[in-house]
Amino acid sequence: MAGGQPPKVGVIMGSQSDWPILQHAAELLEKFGVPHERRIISAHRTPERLYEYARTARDRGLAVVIAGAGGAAHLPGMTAAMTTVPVFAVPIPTAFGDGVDSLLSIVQMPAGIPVGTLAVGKAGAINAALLAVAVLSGTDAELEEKLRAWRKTQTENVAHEPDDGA
Ligand code: RP5
Repeated sequence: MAGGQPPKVGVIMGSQSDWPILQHAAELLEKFGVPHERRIISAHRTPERLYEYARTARDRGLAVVIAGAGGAAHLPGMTAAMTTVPVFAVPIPTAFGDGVDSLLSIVQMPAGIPVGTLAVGKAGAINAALLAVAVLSGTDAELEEKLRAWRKTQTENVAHEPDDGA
């Protein structure tokens, strides 16, 4: 939670082992001052926790859920199946196939239950948070201004020439 406000974004992950990736999403939300919560919810090991979380998400005021999972990676899809809150998924890198297994498991949703699937790993976590900010900025002009400023800074920070370390 940021500033004691109720969370607008839920950052959920299948395991503690996913946190090194999902923390990039949480850090970005913090930077933008977006109130959020972080939860470990395993589709397989804690199914009741998942049901409870997904079914109450909208009534608790969540506008976006960011869900990270690896391997069999059912968390994002199952969450999306039980709430109309948009779910953005972050496939977690794995020892098997560098996370391509996670990506394919998450991305191939049947028509009717969408999950917005991002890139595998850190880039996906950052972009999931940026998408959450973009969604929220639709009704929050101040946040939209912050997003514009963030992008402007990003652009300004791209060098014209590579640094060869000399
Ligand atoms: C998935 O299994 C989690 O999302 C995690 O990426 C993967 C491995 O979990 P641990 O065995 O490290 O807890 O459910």
